[in-house]
Amino acid sequence: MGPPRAINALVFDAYGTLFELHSLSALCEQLFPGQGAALSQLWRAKQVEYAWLLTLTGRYEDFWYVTGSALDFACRMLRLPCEPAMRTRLLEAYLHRKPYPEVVPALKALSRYTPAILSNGSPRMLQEVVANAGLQGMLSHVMSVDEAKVYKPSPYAYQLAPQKMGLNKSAIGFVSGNSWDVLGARACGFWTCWVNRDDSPGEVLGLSPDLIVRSLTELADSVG
Ligand code: LAC
Repeated sequence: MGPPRAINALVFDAYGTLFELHSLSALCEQLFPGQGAALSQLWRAKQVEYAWLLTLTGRYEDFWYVTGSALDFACRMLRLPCEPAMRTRLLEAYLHRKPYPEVVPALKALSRYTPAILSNGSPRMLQEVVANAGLQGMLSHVMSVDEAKVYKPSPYAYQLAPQKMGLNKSAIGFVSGNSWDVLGARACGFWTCWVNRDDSPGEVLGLSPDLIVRSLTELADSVG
């Protein structure tokens, strides 16, 4: 099913949607042979959990801090000796996430929509990852939840998109590769598309994405 006709902007999540995270496991593996997959998975899970934990407890630290703290936890949990230079290298890798290969052609094919990012990433993280991927010219807004000092999936985080873009919520479609993020945007009242790259089961919590695709190419084919 295509999006409602009122939609003229698509707001994308960053990590796991436009920028891939899987190759972090290769760097983790290089630094900690045999533990790469475990470290990268635990690191990401804890990063997401810490963001939620901060918001639920009424606290805020930016996503760079959250990402570093999650890495520290994951290394302790797996008993990996993460030297300061290794920690820096792993964290800096976040600034150099590659876009998925279909991102540029899909954004071009979706040119009738105003494209933007709304991410839990800190402003600096987002600026750098977007610049390093050469995507600056392709996005009208790069929005960080840092302005709201709450993390997605809080509705106050998603509200930033209509506020900053000067659009009605009904004019915005929200696209994410993270099922929890899609659920959050849907609960907040946006039309949503889940990019289910790994053929994961959908969340079982009473709200379904409006559209499910396997890649951004498929999104462009459906609504471009
Ligand atoms: C983002 C992460 C959490 O908001 O996927 O970009």
